Amino acid sequence: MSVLIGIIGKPNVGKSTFFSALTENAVEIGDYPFTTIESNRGVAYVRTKCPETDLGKKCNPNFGKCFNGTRFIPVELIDVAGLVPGAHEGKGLGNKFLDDLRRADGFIQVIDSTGSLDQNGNSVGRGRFDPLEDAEFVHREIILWLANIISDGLIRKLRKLESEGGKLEDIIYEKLSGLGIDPKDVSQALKNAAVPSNLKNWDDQVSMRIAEEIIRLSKPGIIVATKADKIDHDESTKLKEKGVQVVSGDYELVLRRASKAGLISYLPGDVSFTLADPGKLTPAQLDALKRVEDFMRVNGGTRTQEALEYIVYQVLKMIVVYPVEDENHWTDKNGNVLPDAVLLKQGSTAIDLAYKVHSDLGDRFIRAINGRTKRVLGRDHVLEDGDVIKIVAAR
Ligand SMILES: Nc1nc2c(ncn2[C@@H]2O[C@H](COP(=O)(O)OP(=O)(O)O)[C@@H](O)[C@H]2O)c(=O)[nH]1
Ligand SMILES: [Mg+2]
Repeated sequence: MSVLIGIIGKPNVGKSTFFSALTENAVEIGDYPFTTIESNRGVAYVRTKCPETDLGKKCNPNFGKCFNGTRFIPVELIDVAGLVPGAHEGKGLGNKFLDDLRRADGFIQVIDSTGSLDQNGNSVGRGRFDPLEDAEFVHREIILWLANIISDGLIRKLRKLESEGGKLEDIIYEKLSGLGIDPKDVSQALKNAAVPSNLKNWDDQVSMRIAEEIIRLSKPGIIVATKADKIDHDESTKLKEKGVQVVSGDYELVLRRASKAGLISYLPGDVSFTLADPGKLTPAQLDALKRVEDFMRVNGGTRTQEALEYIVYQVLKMIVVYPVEDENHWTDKNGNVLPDAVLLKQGSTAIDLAYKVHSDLGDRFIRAINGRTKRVLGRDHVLEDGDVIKIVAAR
């Protein structure tokens, strides 16, 4: 299963545009709340330097693609329906969106950098709303949703625990099954949340604290302020100082479409583009591309691709590892060069990689071999970004 990232935020902030630019999927984009009723799923790509350059041979990716030594590795995105305050108790489209997010590894919360939308996504005029205020309520909705799941029927279970024994960790873990949460994170969250030892002192605040810790440990997120093509330098700086990724999803979308139509030459994340044939463009197209070009010069690109890579590499802390069957030629059994690129959490080991490739390969693991050094690696050997690894398994 690949990495899954949920795109969330109130209506109209630019989620679908951001999603569409990254996945090149055509989706509904609209200037009114709740354009997106159903969530959209799509595949986007994160860049990394492909080991093919060290090998001096072109790779043959099974998934994703590679251009001039830059490998594009698939990650899954889900663009969920607009989220408004009170969603956890059914307001707006209610809890549905939260259920879409059960399997997400992390969140990208999109906010409107222009501050033009109230909490329900209605236009209230430029700069009337502090974009950062959204960060608070969305975070809170997610925590409330999780706290509700934790609290549901909990007291009864805790009483049983007191009379019959057992572990609190197991109860909470069971409640969160299907959310893709690691048992280690549940244990840590319970420690951090200072859970009362006496049942009498347990209240909803305790569930809130546990939920908050679990989100922090297990489903981290970033904030992306889009529509940056409409704000000035000071507004942009202010957001960046708060750790917000400032992007123009719309300009990225323009570039992807123009590139697809053969009008420009542009790879996702490039800081500039070149016109294929200026004579082929209408004055309106030239004008639009000129505006995009100016924005890119000042900002170092549209920053859309970078925002995705920031959450994958810096926040979720993923590395890329290349499993191969032939450690000398870095191929699979059919001679395909570096066919697979796997995203793994930093700190993952040889056995983790084996299980990721195939559960059978994990079960029959004997040893691994580093394709660069040819050194033999044990199951607990910690892998590094860019490693090319052969797994040797029992027949
Ligand atoms: N100028 C500008 N407009 C944008 C950008 N992203 C989205 N929009 C516009 O904002 C409106 C809402 O966008 P949409 O992606 O449907 O928002 P969603 O409801 O959050 O999915 C549409 O009119 C978009 O064209 C952007 O980066 N720049
Ligand atoms: Mg939408």
